[in-house]
Amino acid sequence: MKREDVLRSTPYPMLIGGREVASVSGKTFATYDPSNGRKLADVCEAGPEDVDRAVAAAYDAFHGPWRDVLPKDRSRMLMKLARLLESKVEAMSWLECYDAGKPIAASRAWLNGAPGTLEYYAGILLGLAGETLDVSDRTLFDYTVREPLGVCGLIVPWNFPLSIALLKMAPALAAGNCVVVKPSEVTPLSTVELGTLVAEAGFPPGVVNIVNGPGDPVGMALVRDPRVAKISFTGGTVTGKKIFREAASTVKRLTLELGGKSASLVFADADLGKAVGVAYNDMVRNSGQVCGACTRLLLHESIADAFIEALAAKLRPLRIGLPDDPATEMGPLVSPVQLARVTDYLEIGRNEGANIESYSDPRSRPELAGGCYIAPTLIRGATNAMRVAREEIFGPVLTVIRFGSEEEAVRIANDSSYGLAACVFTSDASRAMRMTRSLSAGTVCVNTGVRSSVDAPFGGFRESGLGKERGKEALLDDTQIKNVRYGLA
Ligand code: TXE
Repeated sequence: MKREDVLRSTPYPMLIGGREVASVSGKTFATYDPSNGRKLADVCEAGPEDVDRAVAAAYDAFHGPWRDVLPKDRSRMLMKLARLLESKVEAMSWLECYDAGKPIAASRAWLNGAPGTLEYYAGILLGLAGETLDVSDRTLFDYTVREPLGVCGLIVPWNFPLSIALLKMAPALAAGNCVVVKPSEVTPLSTVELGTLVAEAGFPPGVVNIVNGPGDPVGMALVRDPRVAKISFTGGTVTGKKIFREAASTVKRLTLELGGKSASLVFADADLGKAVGVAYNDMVRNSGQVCGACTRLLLHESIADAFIEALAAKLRPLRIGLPDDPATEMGPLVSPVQLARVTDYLEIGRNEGANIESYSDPRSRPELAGGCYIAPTLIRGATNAMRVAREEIFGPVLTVIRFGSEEEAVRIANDSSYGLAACVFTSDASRAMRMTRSLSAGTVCVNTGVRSSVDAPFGGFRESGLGKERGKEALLDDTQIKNVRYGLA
């Protein structure tokens, strides 16, 4: 689909109290196409009074009609929203192709799975229940109830805009909460379009609200608002820590899905073809802008050279191109800011003494001029002490570190402030089991890449975050337990 077929010519509105509205101030901001730097659309920018209205609408809906909606009816609404979204997947895929620079084939593949997020939570919410407790006092009948939290503020990043918005909205709504969603200011368009479907799906006004604008002040206003019971945030660790600090003043519930520097451990007895394929994917998928990607490639010294040769051979013919070309395998980074960040890290690695090896030269191609393109790059000869091995780069870049023994590999993998995921490649089942116990990360994968799915919990250890997204854990994290003690005598 062409740009003009999927883009609005008027400013993208906000959704407050069931109505598409402009901001009180009339202010707007622009979003840009990262493949050429041209302006795509204007978006209404929330001021404090708009955030206040959105939170008030959510608060009133929660304490009004939404509270008494039966679980089966919430489930029906989520299913209806899934069906409505399904009919829009093609248009949404093109929107994210332009707004986030995603190659259209990949964008479509990701968003084809998006209705499934709503369906999953529509299903499992029906099993939400408390329990009866056999307490030691026979004059009491004691039971627990799982209740919703109230208003949830959902702060979404730009790497998978609609998918992550849904991963936050679906469990929050399934649990009976009302939500105020703040999409990334870099990629808000698909989430605004999702907002046009919620009324038709049957959600009462105010249950879903969407406000646009920069993290500070718009996201921060949600974090500070005492009427907001929970913040679910996906983004960088630096921002996550700010939110953690600020949320303390109102003791908010938090789910924080932050950065990673996950390790992939490849042993000499591994299926190298498979391990190379996973490393390739970790670089190329979404131009490496994936928090769960294993960006530290730990290679046993006996296979390291052969591994890198095989990976380089796969990377050289990689089709880097315009996102709207169906043949494109890797598009640009999301923004000039992200391009500068990744480029800076390559310079940092060079200054730290590592070898920087890039496998193509997209900047020499005139048709890509003005876009946020960068070549897939390996940082070789690195040690785990270097910044390029310790900090998240978030581009098509892997840092390669060699190891000699299993113990050394585990020590390097766990020596990180992050703990999002880890991968092990080995044909030795006993070693694989030892690794799953020793690796300190929220997801450990054996002989496969980190591919999260809606039905399995995902969330990191240490500075990679708090709580879980996906799985039944996300639903439970969006509830609170009330204990009822009923005196019988
Ligand atoms: O993210 P931010 P940025 C990592 C990645 C990237 C780095 C910075 O390493 O290079 O973060 O990216 C909102 N109060 N990830 O700066 O700032 C913001 O508007 C409340 C990992 O783009 O974390 C957006 O909606 N909200 C990651 C969202 O937070 C604030 C995905 C993410 O922005 C805020 C993206 C504030 N003070 C980046 N400041 C992952 N875990 O997948 C910003 N925001």
